[in-house]
Amino acid sequence: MATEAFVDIADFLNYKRTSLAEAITARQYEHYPELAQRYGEGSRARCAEDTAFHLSYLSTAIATDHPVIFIDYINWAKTLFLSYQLRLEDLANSLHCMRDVLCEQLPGEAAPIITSYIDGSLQTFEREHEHFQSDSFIQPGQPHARLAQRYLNALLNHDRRSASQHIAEALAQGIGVKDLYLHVFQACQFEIGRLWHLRKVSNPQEHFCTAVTQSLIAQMYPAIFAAPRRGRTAVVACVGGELHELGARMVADFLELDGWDTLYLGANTPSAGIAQTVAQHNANLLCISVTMSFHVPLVAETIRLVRAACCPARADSGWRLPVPPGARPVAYGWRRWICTRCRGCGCACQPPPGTVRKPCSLRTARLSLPWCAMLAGDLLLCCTTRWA
Ligand code: B12
Repeated sequence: MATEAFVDIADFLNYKRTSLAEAITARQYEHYPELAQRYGEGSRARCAEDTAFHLSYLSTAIATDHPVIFIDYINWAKTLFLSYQLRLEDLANSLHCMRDVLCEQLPGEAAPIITSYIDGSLQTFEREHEHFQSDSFIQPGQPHARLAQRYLNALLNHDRRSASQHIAEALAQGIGVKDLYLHVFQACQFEIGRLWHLRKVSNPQEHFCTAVTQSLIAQMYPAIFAAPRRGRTAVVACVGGELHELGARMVADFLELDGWDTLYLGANTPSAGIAQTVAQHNANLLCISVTMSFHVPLVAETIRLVRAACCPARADSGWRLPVPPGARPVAYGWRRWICTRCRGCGCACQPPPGTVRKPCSLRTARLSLPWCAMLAGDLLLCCTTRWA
């Protein structure tokens, strides 16, 4: 768990992100004047934008005391740099400038922390393509791989009609909704993300693919809402500026298939609104979805507000987002499930022992809903972050 000092540094980096990014960029262009010539004058503004993005990840890594968040992000940025035919040396130089400027601008005791986080990420430059997913997410032998590949090809050809036909035929053959979600839609979304990262798929193409999949998911609704009801309510939402909503939507639909009544709030939901909805509907379950790791600190804020709305006596317990032992972005994904008892008020300031789950892959656990149902009477708070 991060100490107060770490949290203070992280807050500073977050709130001063824009001005720090400008100072770091100015330092970089001063030390390496050839950059303006190599990438053009307009590159300075883009560089400052990128640096602000780096700082968001550095801040989250420090806030949660997980250096690997920043290391994995830098690995991800390296692949992006290579895709854009930029020089990795320039990325490394920008990290050197970042370390120097931050050590100057932050109080003395912050310097060793900043240095260790940034140096840790610089070491990855000695290990080329670490963490890079070179293989397709659709592999022969995986369930419904041929269908997934045909569906992906149709999407990449902008052929919405064929994509839709493949899914209609699969449903007619008796392939279940859950299988389609996980083995076709999810696999294709991950693959599209991988291709986007390599610049083999453009932004509009990625938008098109996601839009087609969302429209097909909407067509499954008669089947999804047909399940017998359990009389339990779940709220599902993405926090803060989180725009990746398909995963949350799948979670809500899986719950519906299991008989839950769901309030799916979608992308970009303010924490206060989530808390209000949970309290108003007396929800049994809250599922929070986070993809961009810099939104993880907002989960802690959301939990605080939910506690204030549902359990005012314990609202100000100072409880912070716990980081389960061993939770770290492993390879291309990490999951964090957080549960806390908040009803009827066994509510402890710390989550009760054993309620913080080990990171668990929902893809392999297949959204183990009986497990959720076992927590009757509890308010379950979950969050998941996926990188790929
Ligand atoms: C589509 C997409 C978008 C769309 C999202 C549209 C939408 N309506 O959802 C748009 C265009 C908006 C977008 C924007 C961005 N994206 Co994007 N995006 C993707 C992409 C290709 C697919 C996401 C998806 O649909 N996945 C499929 C779902 C089903 O998977 P999932 O979310 O993991 O959910 C499953 C589980 O995790 C779990 N789960 C999810 N939530 C929860 C919650 C609980 C409680 C539980 C128990 C389980 C659970 O259940 C689901 C089913 O198994 C991913 C690639 C990828 N690997 O995911 C990149 C990706 C996530 N994006 C990425 C990036 C960089 C961005 C942008 C910064 C790009 C930019 N420069 O603008 C922005 C950031 C936006 C923001 N602020 O959120 C990167 C992130 C890399 C990183 N290091 O952080 C990725 C990985 C692409 C890549 N390979 O580089 N993106």
